[in-house]
Amino acid sequence: MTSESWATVGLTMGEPTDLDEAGDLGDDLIGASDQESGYDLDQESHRGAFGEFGGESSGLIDRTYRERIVLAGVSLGRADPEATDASMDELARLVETAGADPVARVLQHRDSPDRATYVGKGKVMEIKTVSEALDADTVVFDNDLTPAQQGNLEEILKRSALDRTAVILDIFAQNASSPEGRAQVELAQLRYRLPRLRRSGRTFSQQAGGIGTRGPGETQLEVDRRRLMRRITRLESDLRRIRGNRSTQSKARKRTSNRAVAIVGYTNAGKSTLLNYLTDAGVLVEDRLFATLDATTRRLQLPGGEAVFLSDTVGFIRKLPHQLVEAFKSTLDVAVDADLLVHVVDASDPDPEGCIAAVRIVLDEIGADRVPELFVFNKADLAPAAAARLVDREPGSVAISAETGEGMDDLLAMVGRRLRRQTIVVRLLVPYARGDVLAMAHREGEVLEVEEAVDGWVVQVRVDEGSAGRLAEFRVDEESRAWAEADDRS
Ligand SMILES: Nc1nc2c(ncn2[C@@H]2O[C@H](COP(=O)(O)OP(=O)(O)OP(=O)(O)O)[C@@H](O)[C@H]2O)c(=O)[nH]1
Ligand SMILES: [Mg+2]
Repeated sequence: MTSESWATVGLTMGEPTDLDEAGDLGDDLIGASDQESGYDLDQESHRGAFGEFGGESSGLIDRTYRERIVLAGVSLGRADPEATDASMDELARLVETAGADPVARVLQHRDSPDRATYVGKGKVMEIKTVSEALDADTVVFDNDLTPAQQGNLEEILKRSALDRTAVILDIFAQNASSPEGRAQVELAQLRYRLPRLRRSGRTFSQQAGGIGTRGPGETQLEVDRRRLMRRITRLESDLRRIRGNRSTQSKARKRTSNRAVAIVGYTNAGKSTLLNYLTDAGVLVEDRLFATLDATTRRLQLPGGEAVFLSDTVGFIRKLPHQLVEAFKSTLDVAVDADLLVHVVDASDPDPEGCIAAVRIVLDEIGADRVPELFVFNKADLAPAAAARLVDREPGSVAISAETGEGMDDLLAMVGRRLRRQTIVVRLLVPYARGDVLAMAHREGEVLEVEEAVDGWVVQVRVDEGSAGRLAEFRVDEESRAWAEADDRS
């Protein structure tokens, strides 16, 4: 494999990287094309976030019509009403992305959630009246519902009650295209469903189609649960196999000694547009949430001449379901393993700081919080003033437009500088008696080359400044000689 061809680390099962196809997969949900992909997924696979599970039918999400959705939100305690509004706007966007139409919003302020129904009883009745008047199919809550709350709400509302997590899972299911992506999303869906199985089988749940469709019935409960568990085990083992392949590839990358840069950020910030601009990666770009679910990697030549590997990653969002973060942990390893994160922020967003905070929460959760971060304020063509303000506030950041190319030279120069500041390649002459020094080079740095010379090993190693200092007495590279000469003269 050439260094370029191992791109798209999400696709490791011998499939060609066909990212353009991802856009046509609106109805092609989990498990739908297991056969074509050559990926051995269990035939029991059910599909879609809210489709039937465990039944004999394929359980496709019915998108033959657009469901009508009532949105329900609660601002808790002293929550900022503006933040609640922004969250509801985003929920509306999520519902549209999932393929349904928001038709009304009901809001409530409460000190704490009602244990049984999340919103208060009076509010539930109001939601019911609104839903009936507008002939809504489903009510979507902006906050996470417990399985019990969800069940109680459906009982009263006589229609499906979903939460934000379920909608996000549904969008992920629609957008997943690689075998790994599909398996990860399905796993997340099953883990979401397992505790909710108990609630299936009420009369209204038999209504056909739509993102609110429920399971096939109480009598099926035990069968369903067993199938679900079996499927989870199966998916976990499939994923382990896929990941085994990938770790071989990642070792191959490490041998090339190129440094890794991961593009991270809020969904729709312009991460894929940036990767495409810089590398002609041809990744799908859409004005749609969660267009990208797989990590795509391309080689990029920096102006200084060095090459780096640049990866696009899945976008984050406020209240990103824990199941998804958990399921996508391995895809997100590109961020954890990176030498530098390019954190893309949409400067035209009404609340860029909120987006940054949401991204930080996920980075923390996956353990990428210790990777150095370079802020990039994108869409400067749309919001030049906001971008300038953000750059002022965040030293060492840069404003760009991934659409027009503005600011790209600065960005590349900054990436190069940041990477160089972190590490240098030094050349050592280590006497054969000093195996401990050779071991230290291996431990603290990335050994690129070892040659045996007359008076010892000649070692090329990439280290940070601290290690370079500790190895100083063995250094024989140009730079160290220049320093030594300068020292002698002084
Ligand atoms: N005006 C303008 N639009 C941009 C810019 N960068 C990206 N976009 C648009 O923003 C939308 C989202 O871009 P993507 O590159 O798909 O964003 P992403 O961060 O990869 O999003 P997800 O993969 O969905 O998380 C698309 O409609 C892009 O055309 C920019 O600099 N200026
Ligand atoms: Mg993308």
